Amino acid sequence: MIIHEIETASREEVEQLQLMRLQETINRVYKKVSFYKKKFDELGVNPEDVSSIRDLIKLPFTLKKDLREHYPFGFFAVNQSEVIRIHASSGTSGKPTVVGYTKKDIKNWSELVARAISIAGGKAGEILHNAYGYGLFTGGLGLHYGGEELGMATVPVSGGNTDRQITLIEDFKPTVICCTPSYLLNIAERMVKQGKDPKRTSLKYAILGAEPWSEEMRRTIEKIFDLKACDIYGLSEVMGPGVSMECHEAQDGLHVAEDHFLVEVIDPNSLLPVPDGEDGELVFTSLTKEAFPIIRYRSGDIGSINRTKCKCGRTTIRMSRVKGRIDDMLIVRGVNVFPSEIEHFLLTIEEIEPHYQLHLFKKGSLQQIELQVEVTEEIFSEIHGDMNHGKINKLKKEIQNLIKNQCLVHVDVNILQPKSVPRSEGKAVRIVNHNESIKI
Ligand code: DLL
Repeated sequence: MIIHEIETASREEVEQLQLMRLQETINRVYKKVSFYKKKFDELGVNPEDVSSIRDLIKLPFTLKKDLREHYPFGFFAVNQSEVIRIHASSGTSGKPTVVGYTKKDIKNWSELVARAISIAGGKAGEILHNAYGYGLFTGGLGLHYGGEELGMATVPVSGGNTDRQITLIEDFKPTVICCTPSYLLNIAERMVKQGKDPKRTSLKYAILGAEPWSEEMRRTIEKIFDLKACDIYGLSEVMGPGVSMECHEAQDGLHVAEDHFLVEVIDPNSLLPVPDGEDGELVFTSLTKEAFPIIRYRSGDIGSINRTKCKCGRTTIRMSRVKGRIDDMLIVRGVNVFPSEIEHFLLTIEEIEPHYQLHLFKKGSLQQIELQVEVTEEIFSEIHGDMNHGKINKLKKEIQNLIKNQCLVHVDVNILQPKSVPRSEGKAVRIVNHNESIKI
């Protein structure tokens, strides 16, 4: 196991490095990005006022809205001629957020992702099957450069064309696969349809992220493929994949690349820090980025942090799994729940497939959630395709009670025949909102 020095450094060493880099970053943004100059001046903060990383809280937040308002290049802190790569986040509404990288940024990012792949079990000399989408999305190229930097033969297959994915996995014999968890399930399903056993592939590790997924989903995937699946987190505004990565040894939280990013957890209402271990909104500050440095970016993602030493020996701060985005939190009669929490319990039920969607409706003034999930082929043939069968009604009740007891929300359960829920090739659509006013 190769552990990068910084991952086992003492808190003092880490913070010393972070402070030096934070000071450089804020000096640069103050001079080069008019948004930050204005914000710092409004708050009466000078770059010299930051003499400890605890002074971070004096600095302004950055919101997605701020990035949109400065579309496309208003946040760039270098001359256009120094930018060698541009990515953009797939905004569902309006303009995307655009991010840029200098040559040095790409080098840092590649090293960071190389570290992430190695934390997840990848090794130089082996083959990496990269099924994250290539393009403006940071997943494909991010993992690609990281794989090459680590010395892995990186297969740039991108997302989609699932039959070809299976052929390449069989022929090239990769040890590591990267894609979204929902797409890996899709690949497994296609393999089974082709009469192949996913357990028999050469894959030993999966690097899965870019969307929320639950612990039970991990168990399901690990069982189907007989491999170890680790969570990778990142966001284009902060860098892309590799901001944090779960280790294959402990699989117990994601190690934050603290030499490149500062992480905070805040209460999204009061904007004050929340204690370690408590859920809140994750906020990131970049420490080394040249083209697109970012200060206290409110990610909208909900999670917590933990400062204890990991079993793997690393001393970095660890993030919990991200439960979901604040925007995707369902609020039903005063109870808050994320789709990933529902997923966690749903997947403990054997008779269903791990493919589901939550449909939101409003009946009168009441918010209603309909959980659509598929029954397995086995059950479907047992009931001879009769979706009104007593067994289906019993299953509906069982799911409804489980979700009620564990997540404290009432969901209407709609059990569908196999292959009814749309399959994902990238980020899965878990929520379908039939009434915008329900969405928070
Ligand atoms: O999804 C970067 C990425 C690529 C991460 C490949 C991991 C692997 P964006 O498209 O900008 O970037 O979307 C970022 O996706 O704010 C989270 O809401 C969500 N997300 C990313 N990773 C995870 C994860 C990439 N491991 C947004 N768990 C983030 C839960 C995740 N959500």
